[in-house]
Amino acid sequence: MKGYAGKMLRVDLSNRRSSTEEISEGMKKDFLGGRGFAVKLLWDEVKRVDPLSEKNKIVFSTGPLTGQSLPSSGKMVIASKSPLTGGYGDGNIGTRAAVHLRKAGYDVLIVEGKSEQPCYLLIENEQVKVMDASELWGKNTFEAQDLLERKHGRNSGVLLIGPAGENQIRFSVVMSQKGRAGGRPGLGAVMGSKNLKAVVIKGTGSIPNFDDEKVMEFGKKGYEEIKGKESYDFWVKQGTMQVFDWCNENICLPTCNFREGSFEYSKQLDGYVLEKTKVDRKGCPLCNMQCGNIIKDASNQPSELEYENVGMLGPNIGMRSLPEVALLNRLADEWGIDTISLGNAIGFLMEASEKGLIPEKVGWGDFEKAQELIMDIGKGVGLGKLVSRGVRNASEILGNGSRRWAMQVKGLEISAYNCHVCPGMALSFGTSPIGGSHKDAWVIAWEISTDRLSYSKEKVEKLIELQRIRGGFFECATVCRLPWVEVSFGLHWYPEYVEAITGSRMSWEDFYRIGDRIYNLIRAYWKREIPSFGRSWDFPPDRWFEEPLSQGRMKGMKLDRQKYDHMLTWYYELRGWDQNGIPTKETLDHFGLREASNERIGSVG
Ligand code: PTT
Ligand code: SF4
Repeated sequence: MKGYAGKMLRVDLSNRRSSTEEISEGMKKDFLGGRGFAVKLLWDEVKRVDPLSEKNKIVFSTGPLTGQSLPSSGKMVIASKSPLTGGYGDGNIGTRAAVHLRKAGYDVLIVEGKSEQPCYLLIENEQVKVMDASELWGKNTFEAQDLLERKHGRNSGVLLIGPAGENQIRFSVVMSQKGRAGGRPGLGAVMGSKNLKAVVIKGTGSIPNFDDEKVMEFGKKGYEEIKGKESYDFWVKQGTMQVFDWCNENICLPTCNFREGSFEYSKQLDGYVLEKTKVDRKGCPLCNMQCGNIIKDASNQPSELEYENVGMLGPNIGMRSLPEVALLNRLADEWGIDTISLGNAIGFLMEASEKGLIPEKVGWGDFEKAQELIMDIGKGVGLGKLVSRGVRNASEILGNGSRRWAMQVKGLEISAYNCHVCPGMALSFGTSPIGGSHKDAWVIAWEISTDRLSYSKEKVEKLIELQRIRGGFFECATVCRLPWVEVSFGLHWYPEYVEAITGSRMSWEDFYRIGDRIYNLIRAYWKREIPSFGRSWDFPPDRWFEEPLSQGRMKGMKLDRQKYDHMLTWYYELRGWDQNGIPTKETLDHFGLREASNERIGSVG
């Protein structure tokens, strides 16, 4: 198949050797790219290892659409066995490094082993060097990005970690370009455990497509279509922050550790405040609807805001001022800490303090304390140490029923949607293949605009459809999904793009099948790595079932556990999984996952 560099670069940091391998036609056909390649590699090569040991591997993976002259294609999947959850973990980052990797002649970079000293990788086409990073170690991601750009050129692709990753904090992320972050389930810590501060990539080649003229023509038409969309202008003004007000109106804004769904001071934080105060806009390469909105934070430094950052570091911890939220966000970016888990961790500590479970005073909306906590988390000291392995772990240490309001699924903290009255979205969190993330199925908008209160089979079907498109196609292709999600860019374009690039005609049915294959392999991976894994892992936190909303127009409402359980049963049936949520042998065979089928570990009830 055309459209692939066709090669994977493997670097072993223990012996500083690199090698290349062909990516087989079967691999391309069955897994497409990005997440698909990553899952297959982790399944084959990372088996029952400690995620922070040198035996773990980290995969940087692109797809056939990555780096092409078509809408929002500067994306890359970063995947590994997660030190936060113990299962499969990945993230999707927009970065020049994605484009450079392909131009350097590789679809995938896999890094294994561990360097004795802090190092960084320099990849210039076929030249691969492990470089000394002693000068970079300890630097925040902004300083280190500047140093590396000064040394290797402003346009080089840089992926790097901050001090939190170096200190192996389990929700540290990989950063790029001072504002792009990826790998929520602790992939920064995986790099840190390998003494790998950064990866710098400079590629000068081109990607061999089936029909370059068509790619250019279709790409141009795609960019034009996006610009002409009715919602484009508003999107350009607010980006993902356009959802903030909507969440508050619909009682799903995370407030005080997901206790409530609306915030009294939301008007001080919303997209209109952002619109008025924004000083710049940036984003990922090859995108004409850039969504990184920058404002000056409380210390007059630039900070790039997305909805998740503001939701989690704003109402969820009781903050009332956007510049203050922006400062917390900037600190998280500098330290390389995931803002979603961070907002959960701080919210958890504030609630623990309120309930008298910790002696320290950590009040809701305490700006000074929140700054201190971020640094303590980045260093893994004091209260920061308590939450540095995530809120699930912290609740196990604290006890006293705190597991009920440790807002996570499978160990990954929940992103910024309160689900007291959103059963479909709760199921989306419950069944996300990496834990409490919205990325695979943002069913909430559809749910609220249709039959919000129902626990119907139709909702489960919709959820699976979204998982197939978002978690399957977009993660494997590998491009940004926001043109489709936010400005209704036509999905019909993607089979056209894939054909012009690869020469292979594939329908959405074919993409769904690839997505399903990947979902099954990820599920098998969780089961192989964590033998006790099963049905109980697919439930959101008890808070949403047991503690009703205490204010607002939906006061008194909460989720119904029995009905949720019923939806989960439908979900398993539709996916071909047994009642413990494990893919059956027939299902694994149906998708040609012979190794997983042979290894299949029985259900434990
Ligand atoms: C993503 C998660 C998100 S999802 C956000 S804001 W969002 C948070 N951003 C963080 C940040 O910033 N700094 C920080 N220190 N931590 C952060 N953690 C949070 O990480 C992101 C965009 C966004 S903005 C979204 S929804 C879409 N996600 C996509 C996806 O998952 N797949 C895909 N094919 N396309 C996507 N397009 C959009 O990309 P994770 P990015 Mg991200 C400052 O990585 O691990 O998936 O977590 O990559 O380049 O920053 O783009 O309202
Ligand atoms: Fe990146 Fe935003 Fe553009 Fe998507 S829409 S490619 S996240 S800048």
